Amino acid sequence: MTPSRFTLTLFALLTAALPAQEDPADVTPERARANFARPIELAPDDVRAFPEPPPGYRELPATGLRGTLELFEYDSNITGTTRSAHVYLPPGYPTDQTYPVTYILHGIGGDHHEWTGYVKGHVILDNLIAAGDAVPMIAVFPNGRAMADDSIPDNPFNPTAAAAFAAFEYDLIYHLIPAIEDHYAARRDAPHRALVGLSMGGGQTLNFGLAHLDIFPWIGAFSSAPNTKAPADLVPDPAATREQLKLLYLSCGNQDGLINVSQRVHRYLQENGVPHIWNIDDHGHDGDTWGSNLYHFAQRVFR
Ligand code: FER
Repeated sequence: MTPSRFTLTLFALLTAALPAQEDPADVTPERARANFARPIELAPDDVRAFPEPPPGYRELPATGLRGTLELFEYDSNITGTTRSAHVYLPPGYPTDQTYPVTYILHGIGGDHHEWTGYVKGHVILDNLIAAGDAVPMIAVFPNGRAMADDSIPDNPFNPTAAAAFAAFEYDLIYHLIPAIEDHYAARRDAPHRALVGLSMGGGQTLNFGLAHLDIFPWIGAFSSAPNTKAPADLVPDPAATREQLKLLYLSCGNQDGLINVSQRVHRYLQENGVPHIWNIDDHGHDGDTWGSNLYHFAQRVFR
């Protein structure tokens, strides 16, 4: 039997609304443009969990950063190179204590400068920690494009670079984390590790974090991109996930054409009784939503 025109149309509509995980081999600027241009359909629960942060939340005080930001280098046999990450150390570091660590991942057009540049993630954390509103923590901002030349390509939407974002899972787990825990006064157990990311880094966070809740039980995925695995692959055993997870925080702007990626994960989690925070704000695919959601995530992690 050949499928009717109705069946084909229905199939086309469903697949338009619910794209599968983008295969890295298929990544092109044209497909990315089409993904950003998908119609935005908001459900009644696609609303804010939190208000916008107060004015100035990501501005440095006149006295400057109270913690420090430095460049850290580590060797990786995934890339065969020495790689760079930014590391934020909280005010008072080092003391005789050890600190929890949050790994914070960038988007497809960025590198280890994105969060510390226009998003100002380190300033957001510094202000919260100084005010006593976040647990003092180390934050690591890596380069999530795990390839020998990990500079930002002229066309970031290419299959080789997209595959390198998937390969970063091994670089992170086998090289970066051990190097950080050797070099810094870092807690070395799962309850003191968090993974957060924006867009391509949000997809990495869900793909790696939910597969390794024994390493990162605190997870924040902001404006996750189409590199995000299908929900049933992210969470094949909802009861096991529920048991191990400490926090799963999902957010997106309601002006972002990629919102269907996050909606699909949220709805699956809801249907399968996996508790999570769902914050849909009024931003697009931009630094305002990423800064705002780091502000809210950071106040809830390691508590
Ligand atoms: C895509 C659209 C956007 C895609 C990735 C992105 C893998 C990532 C955007 C970002 O990181 O800002 O189709 O495919």
